[in-house]
Amino acid sequence: MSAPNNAYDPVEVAVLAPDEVQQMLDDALRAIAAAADLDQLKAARIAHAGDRSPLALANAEIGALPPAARAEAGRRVGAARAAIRQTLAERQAELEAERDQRVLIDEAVDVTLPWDRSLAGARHPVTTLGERLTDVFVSMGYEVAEGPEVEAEWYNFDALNFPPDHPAREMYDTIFVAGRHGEQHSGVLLRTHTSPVQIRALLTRPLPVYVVSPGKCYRTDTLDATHSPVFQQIECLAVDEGLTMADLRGAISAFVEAMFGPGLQTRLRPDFFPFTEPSADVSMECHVCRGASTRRGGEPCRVCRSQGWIEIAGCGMVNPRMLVACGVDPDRYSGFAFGLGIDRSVLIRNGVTDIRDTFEGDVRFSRAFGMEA
Ligand code: FA5
Repeated sequence: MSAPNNAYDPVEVAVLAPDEVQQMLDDALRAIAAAADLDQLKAARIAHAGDRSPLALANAEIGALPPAARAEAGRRVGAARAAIRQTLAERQAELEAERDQRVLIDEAVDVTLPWDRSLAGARHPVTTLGERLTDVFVSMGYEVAEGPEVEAEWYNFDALNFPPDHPAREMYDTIFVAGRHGEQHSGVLLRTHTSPVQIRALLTRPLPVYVVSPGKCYRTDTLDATHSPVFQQIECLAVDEGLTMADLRGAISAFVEAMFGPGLQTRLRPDFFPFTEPSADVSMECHVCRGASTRRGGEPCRVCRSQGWIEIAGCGMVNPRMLVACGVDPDRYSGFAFGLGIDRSVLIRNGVTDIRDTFEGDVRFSRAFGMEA
């Protein structure tokens, strides 16, 4: 605020003349009326009712008038300032009401708009089947055990009783990780199966051991309808006192029932894996034709190729040599293990004919499985 102008100054005091005050009032009222929103009104308030506004400055000049003229000039300026305050308050209320009305319209939620047009994500069928199978064993008391995908050759082969010249160790089956100096056989590879997790579990966990290990595996297999160089397996290992093949069969039946429903026969036929003895391949009765395609007059079955059985897993009793390699007394403990491909299981279970469909990322494939979250 300017200092009181006590010395009589006819030029400054001219701002207190009725016409001047009226002009200031008119300017203020025009600016207030022209303010289209609250920001513009704020600017008008500062310009016409603020400390440096013409009327505030004129008010400061009142003291410079002769005493007889001060009261009338004071009333004139005071009335003008009061009119401005009043008009500002009214315009403020109007503009706030307009703003509130606009917010109600702009921010209104149209509850009639469709909400389900954008696709929600869902987990992949290979993931969900892997988790479902894992859950079956977790519910029977097994623990989930994991191992690295980049694995030491010792865990993947040696400890599993693969002889040094076993063909699976060759470059055409196994993807080796090149050594720091480019050497091909660095002793490190991308695991070719989930079985090395058996070794890791036996070396680190107290007995008895009951573990289920799902995970990715890698082989140099050429991509075709049933092979992929990257695929997923799930593996079960149980090592305890007194386990027999009857326990293995029981675990396999529980798994088949969880995957395909009750009442399907399973069959074990001799096979060979270096880390199980005896070893077997597991087949189950075809869940689609239930053997009808093999009987006279039966319709041919695409899923089992009219064999009546579908091969699903490899299994066996843990080789005592492997137990010894892990420091487990084979005279006291025995065990069983089995492993299978999760991607392949999706093919079998859901009638998918090409494994490539499971990883090409086309949502039309995944959507057919429903949106299991
Ligand atoms: C093994 O890998 C053994 N480790 C399984 C095992 C575990 C036996 C425990 C005994 C005890 P095999 O090489 O057969 O076995 O592979 C097991 C499953 O992995 C196959 O049945 C198949 O379902 C899946 N599989 C193997 N190679 C591929 C591939 N290239 N693409 C997709 N799935 C594959």
